[in-house]
Amino acid sequence: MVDQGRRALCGIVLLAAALPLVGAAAAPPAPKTYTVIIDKMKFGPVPSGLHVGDTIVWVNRDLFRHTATARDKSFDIDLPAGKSGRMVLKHAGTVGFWCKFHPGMKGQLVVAP
Ligand SMILES: [Cu+2]
Repeated sequence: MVDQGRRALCGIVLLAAALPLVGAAAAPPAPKTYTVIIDKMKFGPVPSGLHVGDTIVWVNRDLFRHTATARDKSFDIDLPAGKSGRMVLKHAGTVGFWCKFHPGMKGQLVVAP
């Protein structure tokens, strides 16, 4: 009797431990919104852990017009001085980006499916 009870309890504990893992694997991560700040002619840190469906808000704090332009042309966000622009990540993969007006300004997005 005691042994049976222990076995049942053990089963419940295992099930409880496994359920969150199953849930995490089945459900895609909820979309998140990230911000990349452009300041003093530089793109700020690019977030890691990006997924398709996430949003990036590009914020231009400079007095100059910038762009966030993908090298593969998958996005091209115009950013007048003091303005921001948003985009949804549509493709998985690694994509370099730069500012069309200031080619020294650049960065890279790594997007998981
Ligand atoms: Cu620029």
